[in-house]
Amino acid sequence: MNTEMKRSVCPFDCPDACGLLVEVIDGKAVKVKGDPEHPFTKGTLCPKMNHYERTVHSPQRLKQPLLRIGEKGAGNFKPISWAEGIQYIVDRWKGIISNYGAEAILPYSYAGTMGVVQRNCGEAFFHKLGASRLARTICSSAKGYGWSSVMGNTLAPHPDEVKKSDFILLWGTNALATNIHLLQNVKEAKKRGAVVWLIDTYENPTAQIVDKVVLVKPGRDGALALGLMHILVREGWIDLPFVTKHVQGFEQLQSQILPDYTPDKVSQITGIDVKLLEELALHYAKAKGPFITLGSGLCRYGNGAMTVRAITCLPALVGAWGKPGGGLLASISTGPAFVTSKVTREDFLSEQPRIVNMNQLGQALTELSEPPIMSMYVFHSNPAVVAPDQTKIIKGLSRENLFTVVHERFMTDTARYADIILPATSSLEHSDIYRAYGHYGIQRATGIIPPVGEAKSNWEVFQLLAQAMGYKESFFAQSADDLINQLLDPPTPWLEGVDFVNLQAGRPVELSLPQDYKTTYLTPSGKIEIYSSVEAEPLPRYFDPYEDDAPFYLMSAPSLYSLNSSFNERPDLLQKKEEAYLQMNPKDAEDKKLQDGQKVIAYNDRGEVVFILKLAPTVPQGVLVTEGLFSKEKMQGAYSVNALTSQRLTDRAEGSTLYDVKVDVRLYS
Ligand SMILES: Nc1nc2c(c(=O)[nH]1)N[C@H]1C(S)=C(S)[C@@H](COP(=O)(O)OP(=O)(O)OC[C@H]3O[C@@H](n4cnc5c(=O)[nH]c(N)nc54)[C@H](O)[C@@H]3O)O[C@H]1N2
Ligand SMILES: Nc1nc2c(c(=O)[nH]1)N[C@H]1C(S)=C(S)[C@@H](COP(=O)(O)OP(=O)(O)OC[C@H]3O[C@@H](n4cnc5c(=O)[nH]c(N)nc54)[C@H](O)[C@@H]3O)O[C@H]1N2
Ligand SMILES: [Mo]
Repeated sequence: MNTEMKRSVCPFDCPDACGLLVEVIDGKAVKVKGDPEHPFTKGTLCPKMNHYERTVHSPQRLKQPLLRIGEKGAGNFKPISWAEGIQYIVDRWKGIISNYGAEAILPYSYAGTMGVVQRNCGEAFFHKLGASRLARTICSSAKGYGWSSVMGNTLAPHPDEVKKSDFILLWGTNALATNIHLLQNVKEAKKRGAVVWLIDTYENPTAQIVDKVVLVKPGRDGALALGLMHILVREGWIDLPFVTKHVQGFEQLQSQILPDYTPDKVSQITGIDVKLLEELALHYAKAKGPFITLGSGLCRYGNGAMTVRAITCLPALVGAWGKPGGGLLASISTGPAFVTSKVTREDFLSEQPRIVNMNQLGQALTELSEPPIMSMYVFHSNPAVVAPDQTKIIKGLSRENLFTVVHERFMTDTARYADIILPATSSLEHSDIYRAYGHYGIQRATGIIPPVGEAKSNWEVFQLLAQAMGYKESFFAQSADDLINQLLDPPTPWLEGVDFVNLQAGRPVELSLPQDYKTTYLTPSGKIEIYSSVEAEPLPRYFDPYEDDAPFYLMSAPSLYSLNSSFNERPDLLQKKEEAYLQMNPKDAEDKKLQDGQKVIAYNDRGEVVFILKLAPTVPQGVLVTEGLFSKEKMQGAYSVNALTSQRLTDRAEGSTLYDVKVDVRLYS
């Protein structure tokens, strides 16, 4: 028996990007635990990654290329060889290109793996092919936009800053599920006496560890932020020296905007009691180092970018950036650390093919013309479950004349509709380099076990496709490790300070931050821009979200036991998720004459989804909550939650509006 302990990284779409230690016996991962040497994650893992080996060696792993033999979506396939599969794809694509042009082919990918190479390497191939491009904006593009419109490229605070804070505002985040190591820092601050509040649309599981919860009407946080700023001004709680030195546009905000957002009016918009508003403003203003951690839920509304913009102005008014423990963490962006274009190769584009928004896949597959989408290549994403307006997507995927290829680890709902399925490696089977959006660590990883079955990595498949297409660029002949080496050499300014010996040895290392980064504002004016001359609305204001005409808001929030639609392969985790519940306030249930445990249908103009009703006093009246994305197999009906969400986009940055949804509910009969 050959036992080894190897380092790796969690590849999933989560801010924490945990360091892993994997025990490998005879080429099999048998145990996965947290790497105690990781500067941020320090050896603890979430319930999903504890036992990652169960995912990696799951009996449900796809092990061979498959060709569809039955009806679309029926899930009947026969094994074929890789050579046959690749030839089949390339032959079909050549036919489509000569009849419709390459734009009739659409790549669809998102964040099954967050590694810089495996995540982005499809771009180079599809640029060379001339395929339609994909706007990858399903997650939080509106949040990024809102933050940047005020702060530009300013560096986000280091997550350890939280430990020094005395008042922490968890704003629209269920950190207990989605950012557990930040919560460690919050708990540490709490031990030292910090007060922690949560602002959310329901008492999410993180509510258990906070001092107070503020329940806000969905999509109204922009008004809340402006109302808080109104009180700060009224009470004279503004840090004027900071504002004078570092802020652009405070006077205009104060004179033109804030007078409109009186506590009474804001209370009406947000549903928050005036007394509670005043109390929140007092805590925020009087804190020595007020810290906001901003989740992404509130950006997934028609007004999402503006909401984030308004919230991002708050710390500037009280000078939080100048104080230890003060600041606002929306997301950590370490983009410039790696020159990603070395992997994505925009220079391979000979023209500028059209861009299809990933949130409007339903429309793209059923309505787009000139040319219509005739083929889709899906890799590390599961659009049949995760993308909005599922009914339309399924209609599109069912098209007999749509040639669909899915590169996957598991038989997902999307893979069921494929013509060809290609088996994908897990992160333990391929090389990559990782950064994080919740800390400043980076880490290189290599394959530590052989591929399971005939699985191949994203990059290996694009190499095969490029070869079969006859592409001669030497780029496609390189290995994933070659690509990683190019990302590291020559080092970007950010990488220059990094410990290369440890990085190359696969250990986690941190990018170092300049001393004064919290007061260095990388905006056009060099100041925090409350007033923005490039925005159509130069000052933040409140706009209503879209809102459907139906009685209940529907939150489809993350579950502790899955990650978007990933981990649905794990019986141990599915058991913990129990059922696709719809949580409803008991008073609403009484009005609707519905009872706990009943099968109910949530419905709107776009679709119908069957859930099990769960009465939950933690959910306010008028709001419904379902946690986790389930595969169709685990649902009581044909659809899952995204049959209810819409393809509408955010105010800026073309983001998803997954939470800007209303529904009604009736008993299933
Ligand atoms: N266990 C687990 N971890 C995950 C994920 C997962 O699915 N499961 N998903 C990963 C991904 S892809 C992402 S992007 C991150 C997301 O992580 P975060 O961006 O931190 O957000 P979430 O934790 O998803 O929590 C969203 C919260 O926003 C609340 N919310 C919704 N609408 C509003 C609103 O209008 N106002 C306010 N104040 N709150 C609102 C919801 O009720 C929910 O509690 O987490 C990642 N980590
Ligand atoms: N209603 C609702 N919908 C949501 C959300 C929500 O909160 N509510 N969250 C949204 C958010 S924030 C996001 S980011 C998106 C996420 O959307 P996706 O990025 O599509 O996320 P997953 O559901 O995790 O699907 C990833 C798939 O990639 C596969 N995979 C993993 N590693 C690899 C690999 O190396 N190669 C290949 N080829 N495949 C691999 C996995 O098996 C999995 O099936 O979903 C969004 N959808
Ligand atoms: Mo996301």
